[in-house]
Amino acid sequence: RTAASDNSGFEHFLGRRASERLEMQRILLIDEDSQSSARIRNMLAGSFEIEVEDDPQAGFFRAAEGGYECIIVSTAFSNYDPLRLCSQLRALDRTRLVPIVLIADADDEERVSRALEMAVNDYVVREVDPQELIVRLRTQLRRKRYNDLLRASVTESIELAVTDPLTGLHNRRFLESHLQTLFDRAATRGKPLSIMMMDIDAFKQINDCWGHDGGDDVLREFADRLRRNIRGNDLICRYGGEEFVIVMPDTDLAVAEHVAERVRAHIAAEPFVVNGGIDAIPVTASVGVAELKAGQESAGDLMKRADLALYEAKMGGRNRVVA
Ligand code: GH3
Ligand code: MG
Ligand code: MG
Ligand code: MG
Repeated sequence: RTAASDNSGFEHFLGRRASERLEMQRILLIDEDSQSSARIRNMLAGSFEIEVEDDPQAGFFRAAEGGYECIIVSTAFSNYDPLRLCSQLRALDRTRLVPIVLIADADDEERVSRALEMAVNDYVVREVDPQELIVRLRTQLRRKRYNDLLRASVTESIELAVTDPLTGLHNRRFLESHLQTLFDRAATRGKPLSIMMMDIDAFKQINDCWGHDGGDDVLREFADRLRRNIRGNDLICRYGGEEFVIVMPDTDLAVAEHVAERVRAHIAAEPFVVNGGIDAIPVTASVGVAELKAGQESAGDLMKRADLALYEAKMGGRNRVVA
């Protein structure tokens, strides 16, 4: 029944893209028998980019380099179990999702049924009609293409769900789903962990003076300055409107305070250029810093202490760090 997939724009979109350009895709043929491999190569040469490897072990390493859309394995190896080769290909990350088509001899039924059980995708007999082989390969290529696109679009949706579209930083949802993991890791390893909570000073005024677009430019530039001044290992999130949280694994309070002071100074040092280079706005931020008390508090407790420190920084006159 096709009614369900006809109704779904998503599947239709993937289906259409999935069937584009199945020609000239790279296929690897692993076949020791040079007569057999020459025949198959000739059958497929006009339809696919076919490469041949006559040694099964060398074939495995070549497949492992990646870039093949399908692997054809012959069962006629003198010294090597073709099913073992297939299971090695299935075990490897690079080839795990690449379809495998077996070329079997007519009396090889038992091996074929074992091969199909262990996730070989399809098989043909060695004397196969060229047109049939091409159709079967296309089916495998189309299926792989569809699965690849589906997986990519799922990954993209997940990324969108945890990314702030304005700044490209992680969002609050990402922070909340990862903070506990980072905590547990710090606790089990006996390593420190600190967080920094930053809030841009008088941001309402920036919006009032320079417009909402000017405010957005400031947020983007602010995020860029954070990225440039924070180690890659640290997690930077836009927590809310003009509020940012930075999680620093393996970092104790003294170091975190030092980093916070450096970032604060870097923000205040140069005015932010916004509105396409027309306006330069002085921007400052206040920062609260706290170190995890391992085993004594939750993620929420730590966030509360950082928030309290931030509040003190605001009360103390802004543009400052409180640890
Ligand atoms: P304080 O120094 O106490 O932090 O003062 P503030 O003005 O920064 O704080 P307040 O919380 O009063 O104002 C924050 C402003 O941020 C209000 C809101 O309209 C603005 N804002 C929130 N999200 C965005 C956004 O995505 N873009 C822009 N341009 N403004 C935003
Ligand atoms: Mg506020
Ligand atoms: Mg603010
Ligand atoms: Mg705020």
